[in-house]
Amino acid sequence: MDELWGEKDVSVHNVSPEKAKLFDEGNFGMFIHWGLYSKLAGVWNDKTYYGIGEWIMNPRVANIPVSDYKKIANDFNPEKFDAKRIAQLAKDSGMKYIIITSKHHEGFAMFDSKVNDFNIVDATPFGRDPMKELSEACRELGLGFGFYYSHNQDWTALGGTGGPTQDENGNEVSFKDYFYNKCKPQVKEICTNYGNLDFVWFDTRGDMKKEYVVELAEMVRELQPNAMMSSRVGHGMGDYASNGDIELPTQNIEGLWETCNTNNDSWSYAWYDHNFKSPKEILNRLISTVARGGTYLFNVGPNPDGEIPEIGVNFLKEAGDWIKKYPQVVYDAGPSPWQHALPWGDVTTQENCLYLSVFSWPLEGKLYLPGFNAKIRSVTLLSGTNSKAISVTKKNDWTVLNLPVRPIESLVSVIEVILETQAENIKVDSTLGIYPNSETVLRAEFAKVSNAKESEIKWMEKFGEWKHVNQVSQWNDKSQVTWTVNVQESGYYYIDLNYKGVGRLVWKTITDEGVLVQNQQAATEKYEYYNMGIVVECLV
Ligand code: H79
Repeated sequence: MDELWGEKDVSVHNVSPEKAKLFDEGNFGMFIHWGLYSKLAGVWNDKTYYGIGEWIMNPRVANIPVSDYKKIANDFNPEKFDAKRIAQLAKDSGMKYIIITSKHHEGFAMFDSKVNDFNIVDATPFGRDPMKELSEACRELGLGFGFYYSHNQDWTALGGTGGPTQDENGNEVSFKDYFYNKCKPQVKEICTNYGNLDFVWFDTRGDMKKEYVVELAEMVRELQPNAMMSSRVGHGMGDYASNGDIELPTQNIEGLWETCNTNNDSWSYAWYDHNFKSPKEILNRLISTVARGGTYLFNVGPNPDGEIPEIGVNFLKEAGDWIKKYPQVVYDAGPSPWQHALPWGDVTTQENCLYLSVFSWPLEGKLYLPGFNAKIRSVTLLSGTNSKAISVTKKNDWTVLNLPVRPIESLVSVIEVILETQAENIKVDSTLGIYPNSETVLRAEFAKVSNAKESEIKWMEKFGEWKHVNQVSQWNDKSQVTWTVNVQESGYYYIDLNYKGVGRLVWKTITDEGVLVQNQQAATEKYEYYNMGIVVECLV
């Protein structure tokens, strides 16, 4: 799977700040997955295939023969597609650019291609070039624009990865045939016929050879010198790193990088997929991505008529209204000096300001900042003309903001902390804090692990929803996992262990006095929390 996403292949070129500007400062873009699969909406021959909709043709999903698949174009007529409306939605949602599938793994060109007839202008009753319409609509509204192009996988093209390996006469075809007869000429078309592109987003490099990737990427650089290429092009030819699909890192990452995500579960439209992220969830993920130092690419999937599902539209607009109120939290914002999310929310920065975005209001309005000693000029809970000055106290070397008991903003409240110095110069002790009024999650990647294996695992929870966590496995008698924590207040603290395994989970607790308590519990195949006991923490 890493190979597929090119996820581990995140080495990138150095790009000039000028070329990176839209990406680096914009921090929020719209991704659109749209193709013949959008018409199927997850259904083939009256059967629903749950999963990511754009994969429906694949042998591992509905296994649709090439000739049958090509016929879908005959009645592909998304008449309600309205480029201006979609561009306006991106703008209203606070997004700075749009990247759309010009050709996904299915091999159907959603643009006017002269390379062959399997394209939206020649093969469908729709007959328009929606990519032209969208690129123009974006430019009119001052939005950036770019294309997704599946450069390796092409399930309907002769020689494409996953595609037919013999032509009509039974002659063998190779990837080289696909590369020179389809891939390269079509990439040339998208890089020539749609004005200046801001992005060219290749995907799933797989085992595509370096010579092809280099040839393709060099052509893109020549034709579109300002277009940013994601690392998924492969072989270190990208301009910025692309994380795995739907992966939000838990610790800050340096350099230019992006994480892409869907507004529901499937990238392309699927009739059953109503798991739309709420406005709050959209903001939470966007802000946390920016706080880790990244850029958020958020996907929508037009339905068979070419329209973006209404719930998704409404939620996006609501998130956009919030961003309009607090643009400084997102655009051109720097990462959190804490390097990781805090239990109540996350932090982004601008010059001498910290912006604290509060996702869950702290109990009794006490917002704790561990390991933070920078000189503060003022603290304000922002809310237009109702903004409130906030008092600051110190408690055992933690900074405490004394907020109202209830939030004044229903989605995400923002607190502006103005410092005496530039935010990027302050020193924060990023040790995980143990708070008196909230839980702290001690993740595996924050621990020192010895005599056990720490690894990243991912799985698809349902439909297209990927989960990523780090785990510690292969335990033996010598295994140790140690977290260093910063405890705010003396007290009793429960410890829960998130565990899965086979058989019985047996653990023992040894107190400082040497008293041993042993316990056991049936383990499950899925991760579950088990209470391990209570620790007593005394500060001296
Ligand atoms: O365009 C979106 C995805 O279609 C594409 N990347 C994002 C941006 C992507 N290509 N490959 N993958 C994601 C990995 C997908 C693997 C799976 Fe499957 C497809 C898991 C379920 C469907 C293959 C078929 C493995 C199981 C069934």
